[in-house]
Amino acid sequence: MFNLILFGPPGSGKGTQSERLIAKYGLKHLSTGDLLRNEIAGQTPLGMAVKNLMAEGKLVPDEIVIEMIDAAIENNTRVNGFLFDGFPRTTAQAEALDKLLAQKGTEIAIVLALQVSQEELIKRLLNRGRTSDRSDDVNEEVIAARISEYEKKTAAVAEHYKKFGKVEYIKGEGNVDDIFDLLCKEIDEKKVA
Ligand code: B4P
Repeated sequence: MFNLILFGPPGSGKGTQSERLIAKYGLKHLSTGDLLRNEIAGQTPLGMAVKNLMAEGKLVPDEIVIEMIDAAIENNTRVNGFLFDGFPRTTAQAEALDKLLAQKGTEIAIVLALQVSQEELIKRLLNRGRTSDRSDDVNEEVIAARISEYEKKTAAVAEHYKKFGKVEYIKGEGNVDDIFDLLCKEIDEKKVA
């Protein structure tokens, strides 16, 4: 199995690049943001429990996300590998993921970290807010809260995987195709190694 984490702040292009990467490498896409939004759309108890937190730009509790990812991994036994998008977002989530994968006899091969300036992140998210139904993209205060959650809790995830030499930084600004090529180059180098 080849498992990768696409990492970066909100609006850095994780969702955008994930779509392309799963098509090229045949990986199973696991986006915790998408899974949570599906729960909200389905008005499930889990969805109702996280709705307000997400609307405020706060992270949802680790236990909820870890349980959701555990179930998703269990439900996808015959895959080439997973592309984790928006997960892990805390060190506790990273440690839980490492354990879950170890139980399956596999591990994270690479963490691709997209780097984008804060000014560009805000511009992109507000722009998406104008054209999508993502309520967390409409309000600049909520966007600032998401970026602050990233800095306080999520940036540490890169430090966790750096200890194992697994992090590669990619400039996430510019043309979407060019960024995709840079990501593929890192993956291909890792796959050959
Ligand atoms: P997510 O769904 O993960 O959303 P996101 O990080 O805010 O952004 P996304 O990755 O989708 O956007 P992208 O950069 O692709 O999280 C939403 C919320 O869910 C969180 O705030 C949290 O509450 C909760 N949550 C999710 N996972 C969690 C977890 N593990 N633990 C706790 N809580 C969790 O794209 C943004 C925009 O940029 C798009 O419009 C795109 O078109 C544009 N774009 C992309 N690349 C571009 C480029 N190169 N140039 C110009 N524009 C570009």
